[in-house]
Amino acid sequence: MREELLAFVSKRGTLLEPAAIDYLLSQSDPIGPLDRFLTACREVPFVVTLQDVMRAAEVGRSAVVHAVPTPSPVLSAPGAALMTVTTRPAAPSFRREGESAADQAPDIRILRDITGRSTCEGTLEDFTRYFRNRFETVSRMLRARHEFGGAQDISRARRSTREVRFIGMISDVRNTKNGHRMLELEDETDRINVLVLADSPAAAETFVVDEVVGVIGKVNDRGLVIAESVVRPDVPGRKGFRGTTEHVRAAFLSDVHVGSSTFLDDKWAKLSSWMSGDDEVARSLRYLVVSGDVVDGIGVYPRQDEELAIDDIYAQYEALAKMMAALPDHVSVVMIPGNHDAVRPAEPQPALPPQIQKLFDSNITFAGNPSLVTLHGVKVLAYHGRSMDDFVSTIPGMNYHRPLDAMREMLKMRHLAPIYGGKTPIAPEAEDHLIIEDVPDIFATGHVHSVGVDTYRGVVLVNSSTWQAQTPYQKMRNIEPLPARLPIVDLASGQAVIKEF
Ligand code: D5M
Ligand code: FE
Ligand code: ZN
Repeated sequence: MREELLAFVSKRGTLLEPAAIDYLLSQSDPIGPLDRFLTACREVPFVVTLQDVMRAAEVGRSAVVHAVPTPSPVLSAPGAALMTVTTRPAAPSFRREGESAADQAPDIRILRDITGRSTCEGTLEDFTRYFRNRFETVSRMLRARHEFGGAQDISRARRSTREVRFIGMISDVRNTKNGHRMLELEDETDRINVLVLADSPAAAETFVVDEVVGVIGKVNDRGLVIAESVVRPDVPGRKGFRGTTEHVRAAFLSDVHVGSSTFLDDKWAKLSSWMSGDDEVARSLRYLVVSGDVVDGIGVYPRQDEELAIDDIYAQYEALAKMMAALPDHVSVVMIPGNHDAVRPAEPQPALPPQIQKLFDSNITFAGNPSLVTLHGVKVLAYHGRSMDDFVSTIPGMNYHRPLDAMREMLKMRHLAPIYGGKTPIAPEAEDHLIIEDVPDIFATGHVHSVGVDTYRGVVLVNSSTWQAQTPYQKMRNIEPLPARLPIVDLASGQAVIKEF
């Protein structure tokens, strides 16, 4: 759709502000409102802004997340890399509505988390069991959809001469020399090749290995399925946000990287004093979700010691514990680890160990990566986001500045880290904890050192920023971080803002 939108804009001889592109792509009909706006203009503007398109469509007021144009828009030529909105200042109503967090008792429950329940040893049997569990759990979700209630086994589908419907795990994806795509799918009974023709609607999607999908198609005389559609489990579309009655707020941060010589202590000092101050939004913060990479760690990458200001892992957590202790009492913290933290790197990662937890005060709840928790009854899925490295390197068009695109794909696939054998190490637990079984109200990630908020089918998406400046490694890889931005979500309405420090 993005290509269509950019082609349309280019044909009409104008440019679109990145925030306007993001906004239009989140609409069911991205081109309609733009077409109406341009038709109504006496002269085609040089750049169409977010405000233009929102005014034209008379929308935005009912959206769960209010989009606010960036103060100094970065222009992007059609086809250029796009940037997400990086700041959404709180509107006066958001300020006014906030409850005083100090008057609300915290209510945090951990619904799902690997901590203390890991059983795997990494044997071959463990892997077989892990992938069987993944296949069965996701295929159950697909079978709940009316199209796949009566899905066949692949071995039966192979022998059919009629329309077939089956579910399989993708074991191979390749492009054919004629520009079509060939998928190989397997279930417990057999494997089958599925051809997705370049001009079919399914060709717009990019499929990845190890995801579980449903196929509707016809088998040709050579035993090849010509796909009519390839269906993902996805999340059911929801209207509105099932929130709390009081306007309590949760803030999201990650990638603090305490101990790194590029940790931004001045920005953190600003955040900390704002949180403890009189600002209405600050006083409405009841929860703080910290999504991993809380310290920089030791030996995470070659020659990391040259970039450390604190070279002892305990001293790093002690410094963080002091920073957390300085936050006001009315903010209760949930903390999960990331790939820089002192737990096993394979996901799902357990919570930080007791000898580290004891450095912190009682205001912190430690949980694994990922974890499903409720805050005041609102379901929050927190995941550090390492698998985004695999999304970026596998799916054309994905990039580190658009983490929300990868998060949408995860929800469509109902899996946080579908690609096995890439950069994300996965532990073969008896149950696949990386499946998104319960649909959350809020889905939070970090890791890419960018920032963004949006909604997808009623789920509020939050990617939290970092408190670390660009590292030499990121500079080498052309990764421009967007540090010191704090997404804040109202747990009553799902409305999200991003405060910059
Ligand atoms: O990751 C910080 C940023 O660097 C994030 O955008 C991912 C990127 N990164 C980190 N490690 C890798 C590898 N191995 N390949 C590609 N990109 C990577 P952090 O987890 O804070 O180090
Ligand atoms: Fe990080
Ligand atoms: Zn990370």
